[in-house]
Amino acid sequence: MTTITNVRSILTAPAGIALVIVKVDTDDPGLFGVGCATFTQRPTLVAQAVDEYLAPLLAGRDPANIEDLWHLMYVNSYWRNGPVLNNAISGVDMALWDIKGKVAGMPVYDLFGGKAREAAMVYRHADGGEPGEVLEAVQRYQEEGHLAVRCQMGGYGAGKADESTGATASSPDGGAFPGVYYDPDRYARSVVELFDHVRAHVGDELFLLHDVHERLAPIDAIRLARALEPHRLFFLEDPLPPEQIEWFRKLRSQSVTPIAMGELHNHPLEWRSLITEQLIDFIRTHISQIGGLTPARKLAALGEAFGVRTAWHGPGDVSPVGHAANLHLDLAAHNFGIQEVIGFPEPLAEVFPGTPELRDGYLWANDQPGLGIDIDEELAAKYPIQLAPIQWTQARWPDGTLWTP
Ligand code: GCO
Ligand code: MG
Repeated sequence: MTTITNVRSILTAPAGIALVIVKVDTDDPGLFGVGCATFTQRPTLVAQAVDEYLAPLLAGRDPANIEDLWHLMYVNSYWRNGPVLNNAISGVDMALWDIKGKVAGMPVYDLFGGKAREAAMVYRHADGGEPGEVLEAVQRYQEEGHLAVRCQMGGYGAGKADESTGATASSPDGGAFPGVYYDPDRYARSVVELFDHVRAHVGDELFLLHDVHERLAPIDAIRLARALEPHRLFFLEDPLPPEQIEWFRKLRSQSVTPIAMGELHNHPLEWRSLITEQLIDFIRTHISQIGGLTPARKLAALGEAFGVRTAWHGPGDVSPVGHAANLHLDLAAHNFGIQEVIGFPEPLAEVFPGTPELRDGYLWANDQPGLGIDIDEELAAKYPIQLAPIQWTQARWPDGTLWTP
């Protein structure tokens, strides 16, 4: 029997974003796996959970028994379902799937049943301070052959001194609480103007998306979903925070704009009723936030039964290892919808040999056994992570009220 000899975390920030990778070694020479455990806002806590708690728990066990080991890690802390522990579990879980693929001589998508498509359609991010600027970015992606683009003005309605969204970098009068201020009312109106402009110029073929990033009061999110109906969005993302789950019923009864939700989910009960009551169209959990590929496969299957498609979270704070994991599931799941991707600028792809390839509006896997990706640890060490209080999550409304960022 092959056994696990070591489990350890690796912290690196090749693109300036802290990433957490987990490596699982075995006593079979050359057989190891890698997984993504990135919780970029609290990376060292995840590393500690991996190195001090999961490593001793798993040493000497058989890496083949993924289902059992997943549940062992899940219940071993007794209290469970938080972002730190879920990410730690994910790092190990993805590495175990990587190992299983290598042992079988198959890519992970083959372990999941084989390809349902050759590559995964992606969407890219077009950002700008005003509609013209966003449109230019959209058109650049269109020229590159992309089929879907997310349009945002001033980030998520803040983060940038920007007339149209009412966002300023600090308190408006210098006397209020420090934070990143934005005006939800101006933001909501500006989104409608943005899509009026972009849709008029790009025609009907391009898929357009938008992320509300839980920045509105629930009823204002419903109004926005209705106002955007003429622009036939591919989806409107995170119109409501997970804490307001019951509002999805009201949203659904009022609007036919397709809804995507899930990147903030940690606990299975956060998505269950959204799917079984068909209140959303796309489930887009951050796979490492829910504990890795093992729960994500089951979530995809649950979605399929209820007509909900997948759109796994794929920002810059998912490592290339996490993107590879997303992609293997994208390729195998019948109910795949779309994949978010930021791109892999150097030195990211160098630090992670085997990083999926972005081409013609699709993401392509390299068909190697396992996840098909590795980490160059020597190179990774050249990009240490930096810890500092996070500013962008200190979002405030004009009267100073702190809101979900
Ligand atoms: C998205 C997201 C992200 C998050 C980020 C938080 O891509 O849809 O909302 O950009 O803000 O992952 O760290
Ligand atoms: Mg989002």
